[in-house]
Amino acid sequence: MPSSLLPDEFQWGVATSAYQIEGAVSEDGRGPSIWDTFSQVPGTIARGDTGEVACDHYHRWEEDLDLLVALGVNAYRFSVAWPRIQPTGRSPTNARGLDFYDRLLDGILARGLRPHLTLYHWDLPQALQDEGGWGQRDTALRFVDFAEVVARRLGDRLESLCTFNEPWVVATLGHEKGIFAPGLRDRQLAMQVSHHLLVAHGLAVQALRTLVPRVPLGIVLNLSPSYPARPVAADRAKARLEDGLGLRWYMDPLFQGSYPRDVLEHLGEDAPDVEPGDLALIRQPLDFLGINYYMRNFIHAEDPAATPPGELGFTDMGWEIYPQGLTDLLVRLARDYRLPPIYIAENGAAFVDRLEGGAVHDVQRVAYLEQHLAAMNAARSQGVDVRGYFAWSFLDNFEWASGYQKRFGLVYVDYGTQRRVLKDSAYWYRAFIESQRSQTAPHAAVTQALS
Ligand code: IFM
Repeated sequence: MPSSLLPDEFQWGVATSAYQIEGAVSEDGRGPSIWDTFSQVPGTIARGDTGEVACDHYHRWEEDLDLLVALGVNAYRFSVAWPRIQPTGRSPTNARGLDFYDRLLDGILARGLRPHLTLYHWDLPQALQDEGGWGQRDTALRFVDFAEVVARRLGDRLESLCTFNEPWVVATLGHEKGIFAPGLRDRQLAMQVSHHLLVAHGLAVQALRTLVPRVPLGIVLNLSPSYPARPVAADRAKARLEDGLGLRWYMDPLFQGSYPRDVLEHLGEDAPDVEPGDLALIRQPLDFLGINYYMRNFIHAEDPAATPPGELGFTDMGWEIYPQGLTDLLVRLARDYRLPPIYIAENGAAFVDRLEGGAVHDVQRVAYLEQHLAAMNAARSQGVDVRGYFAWSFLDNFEWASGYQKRFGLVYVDYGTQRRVLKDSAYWYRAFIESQRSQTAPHAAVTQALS
């Protein structure tokens, strides 16, 4: 068993991903990724935004790490950009790319923070996409090679290593709906991609076990519980199918070694080709499961656009605020699967933030965080083994197809000047973490901090 993940070391962190914050897309030998290509296509990203500059984190990483200290977190989740490390997705390695992450990692450690590294947060080298991308099984082998390069250089200093962030998004939004890179619309391909991602995960975990036996290994899934809109059989059946496509399609092979039968039947000819031994390979013992929670699915059999009640309102993404879903999800997963410790690897909300007099009074985000932390703690008190919470996101950043208009950060970024301003939610989170450490009543500490 890897040495970390001690129960008394609850990890309070924030999360980012490389393409969303780094910028510097052509510097120091970085190759193009599918998001560089996709964001150049007119009409794909709101207002034609791209990740070219983003938060300029590539140049401002030291001041950004200092801000993490100001936030009072003890952990930081980030990803490395594959095309910075292997510009064409293959060896040889680009030394300057790897050096950047080496410095970043040392900077994180020097500030007393625990680094949680994600290998793949969607930025496939374009050269691999040109050869068929995740539709090709060979890309899984390329990924293992990349994972080994990263682990060899950085594996001595990591708190955890995650293979993939949100494979559902990669497969479904990227290859079936076409709204994320690489912008394809083919359900059979999407399902094949989902399988290749899982195979890549299994192969990488196998290889990394030998290479970095002390590093906790896992994967991060975006999971939403699905609720029928009405207490009728048709809605229940559709919610069950949605649960199959979004949740069990990943959870079952990872933790039970099979794809859900009802989903395979539903897919028919769109089901992926699975080679003998794949399912055993995918089901590698893991040290943690990361869960990204944002909202629930509200399923109406006849009306796919049915709006949920939204008693607590909606975020700027139009997502219903539904903290109870997080408790329900965690309790259900712990009941249905034999799971390793869990991290809430992402949770947060976009709201319309205004910088006024040097401050951002994001009261809605504070409420969102407070409600979801309470929801997480409700699951913990029912016995669910959650070891960490990472707010999404550290900084406002490039929100994929929504560009820079949607702000998820605890820290406001003025994109014109690259000035960073801690929002009220950042101060609130700091006080909340402090209150958890000192075991004082959270509300007292928070009120104090904001007064
Ligand atoms: O910004 C994304 C992140 O990259 C992955 N999870 C969801 C976030 C908000 O949409």
